Amino acid sequence: MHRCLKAYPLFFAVSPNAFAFTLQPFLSSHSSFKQSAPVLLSSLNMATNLETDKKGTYKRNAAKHRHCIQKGSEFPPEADRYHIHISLACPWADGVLAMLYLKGLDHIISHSVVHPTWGKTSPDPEDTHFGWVYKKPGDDPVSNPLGHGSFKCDESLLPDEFTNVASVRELYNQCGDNSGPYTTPTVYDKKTKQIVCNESTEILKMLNFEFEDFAQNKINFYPEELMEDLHQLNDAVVYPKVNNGVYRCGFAKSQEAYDIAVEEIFVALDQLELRLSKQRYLGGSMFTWLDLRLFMTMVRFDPVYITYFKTNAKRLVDYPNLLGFVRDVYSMPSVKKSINLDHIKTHYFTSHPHLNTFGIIPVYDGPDLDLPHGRENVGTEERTN
Ligand SMILES: N[C@@H](CCC(=O)N[C@@H](CS)C(=O)NCC(=O)O)C(=O)O
Repeated sequence: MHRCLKAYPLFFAVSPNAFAFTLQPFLSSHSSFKQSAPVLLSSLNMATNLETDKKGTYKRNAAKHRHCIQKGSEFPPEADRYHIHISLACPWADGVLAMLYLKGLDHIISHSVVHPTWGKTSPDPEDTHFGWVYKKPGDDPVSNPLGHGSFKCDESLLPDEFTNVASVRELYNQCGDNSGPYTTPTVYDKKTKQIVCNESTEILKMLNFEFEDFAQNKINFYPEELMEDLHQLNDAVVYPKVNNGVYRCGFAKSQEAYDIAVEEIFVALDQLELRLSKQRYLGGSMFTWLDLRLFMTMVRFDPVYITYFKTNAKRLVDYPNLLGFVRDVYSMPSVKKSINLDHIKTHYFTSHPHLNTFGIIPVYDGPDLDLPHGRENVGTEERTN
């Protein structure tokens, strides 16, 4: 198996979503496309990653586009050939953007940034899909899918100047994928006009390993000696209980499904807190891809998840080591550059009207991440004493 491919837990949707209430007439003049008749909220989720099974348990769809960029393959590593579609709000896409900066690859791999609020992706009034849309800085503000609120088009929006698509869905449709989900991150090949990959775990590996001829920072975030341990920790704890665990809480549609997910998150966070009390990073003294994945969830935890996804048994600020860890990772310029708290809060609180009908964004921004992390010597004390 190529190293960009790795068996990791993938969840398939087993039943369609069943939201049973009707959207208010969708008439907002802020929206990209006007709609003249009420639309069913159920249809919002036809092609999204928000589906649950019969027990109300959230099931993430497996990513469908799984090609590898690799020397000698159909998709060789080349400068100015690949483009990545990014949402700064999405933890999976944001991790990929941070990796692009960490490796120093942003001069040869372009990227675009969608608006944080999901918008209507088709002019057809019958088609009620909402998803990632492109806007330009200074465009008219957009509303949530029900037409509530007014969410600005800020300076960090970056349209895709190669395809000029109006939405991520349009890109997928151009590439022959008409069923979605139309997710970020998505790596697109400008030469063959195909989607290469839309699975963040694999994109991270490609960026780490396959572009060494171009990388301005030749740091390996997948150290061989930690490979097995980190994958085990990811598969058992970080991905299912934390990264995806917050979504399993937030999108649960039964008390039982929520209760299981929320308990698992806090058992996992207790374990990670203990681990990080003894070592600076998850694998020891080296910062790796798994730290980036954990960071991307924890940086969203207090500003969003404790409220929006109801993961409120404890906050990040109640875990001194996890909090220090988040500040430590945030202090890396390449990581900090990838974080946009405004996009993070705006996306979650405005894109799923079944969770937050009026798109009100709460005030709390989480802890100050610019404070000193104080973790330089964690794990080294024994040796120095
Ligand atoms: N397997 C994907 C998951 C990506 C994913 O679910 N992205 C979300 C945003 S955080 C998305 O684009 N959702 C759009 C939708 O559900 O329509 C990965 O890790 O790359």
